[in-house]
Amino acid sequence: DGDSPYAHSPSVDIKDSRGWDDVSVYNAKKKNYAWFQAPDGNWELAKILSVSGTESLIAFSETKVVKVQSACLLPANPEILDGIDDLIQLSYLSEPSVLYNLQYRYDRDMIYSKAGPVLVAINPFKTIPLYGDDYIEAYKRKKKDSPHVYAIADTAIREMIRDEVNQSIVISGESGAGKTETAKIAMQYLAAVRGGTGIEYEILKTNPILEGFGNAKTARNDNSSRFGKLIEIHFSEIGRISGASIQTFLLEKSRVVQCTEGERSYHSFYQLCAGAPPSLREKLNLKSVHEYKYLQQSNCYTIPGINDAEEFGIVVEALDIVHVSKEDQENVFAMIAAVLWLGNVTFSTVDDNNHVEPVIDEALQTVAKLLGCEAEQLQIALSTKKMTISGENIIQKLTLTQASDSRDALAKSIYSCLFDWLVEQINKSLSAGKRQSGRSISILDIYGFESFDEYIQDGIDWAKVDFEDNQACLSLFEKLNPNLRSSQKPLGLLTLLDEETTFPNGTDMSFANKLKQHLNSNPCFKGERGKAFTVRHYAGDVTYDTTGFLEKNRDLLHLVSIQLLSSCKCKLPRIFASNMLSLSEKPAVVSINKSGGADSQKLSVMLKFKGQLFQLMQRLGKTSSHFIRCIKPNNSHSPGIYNQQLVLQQLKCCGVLEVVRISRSGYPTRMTHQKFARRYGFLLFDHVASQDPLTASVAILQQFGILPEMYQVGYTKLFFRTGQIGKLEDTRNSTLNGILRVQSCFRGHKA
Ligand code: AOV
Ligand code: MG
Repeated sequence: DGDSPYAHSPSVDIKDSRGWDDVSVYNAKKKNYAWFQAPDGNWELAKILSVSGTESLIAFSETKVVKVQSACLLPANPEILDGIDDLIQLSYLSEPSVLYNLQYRYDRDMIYSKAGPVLVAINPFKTIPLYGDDYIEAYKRKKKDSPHVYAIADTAIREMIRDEVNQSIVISGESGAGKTETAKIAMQYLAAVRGGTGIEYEILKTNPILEGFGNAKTARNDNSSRFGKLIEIHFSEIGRISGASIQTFLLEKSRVVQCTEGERSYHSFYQLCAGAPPSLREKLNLKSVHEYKYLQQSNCYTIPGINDAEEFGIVVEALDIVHVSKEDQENVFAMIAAVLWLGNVTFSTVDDNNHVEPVIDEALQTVAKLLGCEAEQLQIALSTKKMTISGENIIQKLTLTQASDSRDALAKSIYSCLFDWLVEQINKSLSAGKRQSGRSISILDIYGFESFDEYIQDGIDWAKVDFEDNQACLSLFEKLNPNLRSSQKPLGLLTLLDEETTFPNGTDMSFANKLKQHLNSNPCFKGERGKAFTVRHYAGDVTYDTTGFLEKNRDLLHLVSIQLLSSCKCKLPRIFASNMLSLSEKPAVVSINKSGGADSQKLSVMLKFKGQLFQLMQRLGKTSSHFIRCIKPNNSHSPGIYNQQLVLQQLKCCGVLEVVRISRSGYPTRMTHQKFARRYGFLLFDHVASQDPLTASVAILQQFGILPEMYQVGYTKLFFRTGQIGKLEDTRNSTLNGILRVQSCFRGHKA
């Protein structure tokens, strides 16, 4: 039907499928199966009914028959390859064949596949029976070799011991793809097969603590990590786990004071309010979550299927196990309560210049009590700032906006210092008096943050993926190259953000304008109307709205507040203050407010981030890395739903497709002698039943004229170059068809 929309819709541009098999040699044949891209963008497996000239008549989705240009069809793999372990074994490599193979496995709860050296993990969004002692034992004893996180962890252990080189497992993927769960699964394996001293139990218990204080419900993930984490597991001379250390990156502080509709702040707030025993409630003057302004903003207090009170119990138990004393635990909870009450502090105008002061009420008094200071001291800290002008100290009152900002800055600082302090305690506990051999396996669980991901890929040059055409994009963000002298450094997005953050009059709008002014020549950048801009990422164009960028990058804490904390009677505020001051002594992380002198410490998030990133790269650079790419198959967090477009986008984004392509050159298809002989043996002209599988296999190869450079014979397996098995399958199928026809002929004759 020439009028059918399908006939004109060849939306596949063959040249576009970068680096795929050269399909121009593929001739569509009657009876063959091929991939056809339907107008909705999804790939359909189609049967070719007839071919005439450059057109093919195809049938797909059981009932649909359309005529298409043969050039739009991509060859489908023989059925025998359905659901193979490693994508590099596909005879015909194309987007649809990769997508189909992953889906085939996913539908059967085989969520793990290999893409050459990379493990691909597709989030099942349900409990699947692939874990636990039996599985761990099977992977340990090498009784199983199907792709799994356990297999990756096992390889890391073996290589660490065999090569005496430190290992790392780098887990990436977008938000909600399963990175944190995967990291835990890897830790469980290491603990189970290399534990023994009991320290492994402590290591596993760091998870509920870090998640309680650093995870939150977001639109994309009910348990989203709002920080990056590198856990380095140490081993003794005899290869047993002897300790660990954890490094965290850039906790999202803004969430403490500001949170969008439907999301939550950190779990710890809800856990404390729901789970604190009566005596603690009374001591901290705890109310229900609904009464705290910081938590009210998002209008979301619970997570389906999660009991915050129970989680509180789990966190307390974990704190016990990592040796945080009961007294310190109470100090920790007091800080959480102080943050909640800070959010309820209100201000009233005190003069004609719009200056304000906090109202002395329950909120202010509770905060003062929890921090261990006088309400009046707190009042001053929240409503004034100190400035040094020509050597003279001047105290200035604040307006409502300024005072609210200083209150929020204090809340954010207390919370992030608390988080850092907890990590420090955990590290003390995990390293205390342990003998170490210097050998380690690091597990990196980074959060879904695009530019970070790009840096990682660039920095460690994994699996020799060619990122050449990503360079322009990276330089847009500003390439992290310590060898570049500062005069050579182009002004990148991150530098401009830092700069604008330190300008007293900087706004999201002025930042957006700066970007347009400086970056318009970069082919990956496009200025948009108003506060928006577009970045041409590797995977596609993404438009960003700069609203809130400056606020997120700005960590404004007045010196008065730091001084207040340092004079508090309680232990933690004093520790926090001294940590903040020691941090701000390092010139690299401080930029002094240009107009107001040294009145406030503006620790730029980006500067801190870049420093941490650099350290991270250096550390990982010295290890031998294993990669796990987590894929989110749908946006509704539902089991069983596999959204082709979404998966494809992620595979493209993290370079999985390229890795497959590159790794495949070589001998990607493997088959045991037995299987090969069984499958193709009947095709032999001189069929001898007693032949051993290897002899039969070699005879088959010779009979079919498979050139010696196209295969390798191993001890148990045969290895083939791309496409060879496809050829054999074609012959096998046509022979089988012939046999079937002859058989039916005979039956017909007899009848
Ligand atoms: P993320 O770490 O990649 O997101 P998570 O590891 O938190 O994602 O996974 C999100 C959710 O997916 C989990 O809470 C589980 O419900 C489910 N899930 C993931 N992996 C598995 C698995 N192997 N088996 C069963 N369920 C799983 V973020 O931290 O948002 O970037 O910042
Ligand atoms: Mg996570």
